[in-house]
Amino acid sequence: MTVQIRQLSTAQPDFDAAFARVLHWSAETDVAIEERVGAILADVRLRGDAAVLEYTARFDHLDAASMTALELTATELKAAFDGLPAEQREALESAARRVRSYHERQKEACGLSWQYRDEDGTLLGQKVTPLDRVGIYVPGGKAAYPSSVLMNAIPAHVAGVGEIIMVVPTPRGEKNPLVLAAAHVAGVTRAFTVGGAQAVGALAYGTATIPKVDKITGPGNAYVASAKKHVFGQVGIDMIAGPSEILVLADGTTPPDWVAMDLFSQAEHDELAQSILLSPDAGYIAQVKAEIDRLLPTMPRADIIRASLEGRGALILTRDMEEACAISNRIAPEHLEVSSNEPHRWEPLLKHAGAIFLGAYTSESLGDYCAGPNHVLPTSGTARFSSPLGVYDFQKRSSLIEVSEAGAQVLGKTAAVLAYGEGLQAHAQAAEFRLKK
Ligand code: HSO
Ligand code: ZN
Repeated sequence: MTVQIRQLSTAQPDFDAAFARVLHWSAETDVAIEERVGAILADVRLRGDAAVLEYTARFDHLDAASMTALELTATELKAAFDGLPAEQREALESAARRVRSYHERQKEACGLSWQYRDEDGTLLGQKVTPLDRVGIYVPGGKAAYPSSVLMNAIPAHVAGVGEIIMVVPTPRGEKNPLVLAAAHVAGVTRAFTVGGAQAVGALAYGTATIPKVDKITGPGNAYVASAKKHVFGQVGIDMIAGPSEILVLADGTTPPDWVAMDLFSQAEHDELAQSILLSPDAGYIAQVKAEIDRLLPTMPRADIIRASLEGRGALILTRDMEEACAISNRIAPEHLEVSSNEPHRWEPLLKHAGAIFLGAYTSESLGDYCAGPNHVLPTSGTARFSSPLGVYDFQKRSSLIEVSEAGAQVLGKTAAVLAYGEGLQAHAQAAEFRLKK
């Protein structure tokens, strides 16, 4: 059966309405989930380890006598790494090396402290410091991604975070060796086999065994996402990521089967993932569609891919590449492939995307694993205002001010005038006391 994917053209009279239906995305919060998560969090806050143990037994069918039994020791993480086939060990290490070197550059580019002195000798600056302790949530079930362990822990490590605490659900105690090995490679400090809202609560409030962290990052299911929203404020969080998305902007020069497979690569994550092709070449769109139909039956996750393509996918014919770029900016996709033999011609026109992949050889999947940039990216159009997970998410800034005696004479007068204007006499006099009589 051929794939019933939506086909649109910007020339059709009702294009805007049809396009709006493609983008329609409901991130409605489920009230029942919110309530259950709120109760779990309150319980973990009150009873700590005892509550975490109970929920782990109930939801993950993992009975442990004490929380220490749920800690993965450094020896265990290393043993998982050592037990992998050489090919997997080398792939993990080489991916980690590339991700690390990319993020080290990110630290140099925007994570350094600076200061200057103005003409009165007043010193002004910005001091960048890492977070002391962060928690990384790693999903367990159908989306257990070792690559996500690297993408969360490595930027934290590069930022200089003191302790990285990982939590990962292990239903019935079944551990994923690649996830454990990735934690070893990425420099995780401590790891616990707990998950769900109870793990988020333990990280946010701290228990006798699980240390309280300053920020929680990492993807998770609806319960985890809701728990992260709940504890935000108590701790920092990274973002609430939606289903994966890929948008391919194609001028018709990339082999169509490559593009079909790239569309599949995000569709296979989730029935709600979104894959879109934009091209000014109708013949090429037909070729990609033919490849989609030919290749789909060969995919182990064909059911998920079909559901995703038929539910949220689209093939869109545009007047030209310029119009395709403009539409891409309206979508602000998580991943944007510029599948063209002149990608640098189009890149300056592209403003909103989590990550931009240039040229026929740059498949999005390389970015998911090992190119170097982070794969935790803004989804659902949030690339209009937010950025990939990075070293900067694990750092914060403090302002530095040192006013000289001469500087206090100038600044004191300005501050006092404004303070009196606000009716705040103590502010004004704190400045005036330092003025020379
Ligand atoms: N594409 C996902 C990340 C991932 N892919 C992990 C494979 N493994 C983020 O949208
Ligand atoms: Zn992926």
